[in-house]
Amino acid sequence: MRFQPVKNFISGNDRFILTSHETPDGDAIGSEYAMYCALKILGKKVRIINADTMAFKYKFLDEDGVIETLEPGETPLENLAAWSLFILDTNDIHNIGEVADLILPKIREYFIIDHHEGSEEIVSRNHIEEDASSTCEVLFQLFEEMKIPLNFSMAQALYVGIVYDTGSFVYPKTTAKTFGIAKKLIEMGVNSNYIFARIYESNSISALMLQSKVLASLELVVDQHIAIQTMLKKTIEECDAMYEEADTIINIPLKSENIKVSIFFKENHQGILRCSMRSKGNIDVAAIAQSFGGGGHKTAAGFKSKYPLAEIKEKVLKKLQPYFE
Ligand SMILES: [Mn+2]
Repeated sequence: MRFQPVKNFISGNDRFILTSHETPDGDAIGSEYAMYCALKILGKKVRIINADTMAFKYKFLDEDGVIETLEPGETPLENLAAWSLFILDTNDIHNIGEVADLILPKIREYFIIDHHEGSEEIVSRNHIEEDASSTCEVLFQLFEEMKIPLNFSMAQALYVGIVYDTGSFVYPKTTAKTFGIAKKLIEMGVNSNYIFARIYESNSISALMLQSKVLASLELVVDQHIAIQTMLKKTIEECDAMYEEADTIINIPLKSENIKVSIFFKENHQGILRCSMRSKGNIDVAAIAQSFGGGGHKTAAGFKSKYPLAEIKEKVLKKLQPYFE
């Protein structure tokens, strides 16, 4: 009974808040929206509340505007003790922003559905499939097992999560099962070309300017095997862009064969410094992220830095050094 704990959590509660990680991506938004619809079909009361606003490109998924953003310092609901929390697409409760302080301590219980590497304790108490391409892939199978019929908007949301998290069906966790699910979603009427245009051809001009500035910050180190890009708060402001608009810039250096690791240091509007890492081959960036209190997958991970830029850069490079000796 693969999904039994999730099913128990759903049947044992009737009010759900859904949330996901900071700077929610396609898989976070897709899984929240699909889960929202599924729980509604089951007659539950549901709210989606994220710490950060979603990027504009995902708004087409949420036609009715049900995805809410937490107001800083404000408790969104009176009687939180009557609600339970689903955390989707992250198993790190420090990665859900202010939801961790304002909602999590007051709710009845919480449950995580995710596909990132997690500690044994977290994996045993929640539903985490480390081999799944995306949280949306996991949810598709959950809905199938629970015999929850998918409507078109749910199919589209799940497809977006899968496309986003597989880099359009090419990242390592893309399997025959992933394609099988995508096939079923396409058969339900999802238009892959339309989704491509929404996700990859709908950026703003400020996002383009931001990309050009960030790319100009490129440094190549360790025999040009490691690429480092930096985005400061002032870079975002100069371009009149949004932090979320930088989400795919990290992938650009990996297009060069010689680049084995791409590191992106980015500062948000509050000046919080985050380090994202992508790698090729056998380089485990999740382990490095974990050593700094973050997490992720072997080839895609990140963490929030407690150190200033110059210091954390040196520390991260030191951890990568053994792979290049
Ligand atoms: Mn994901």
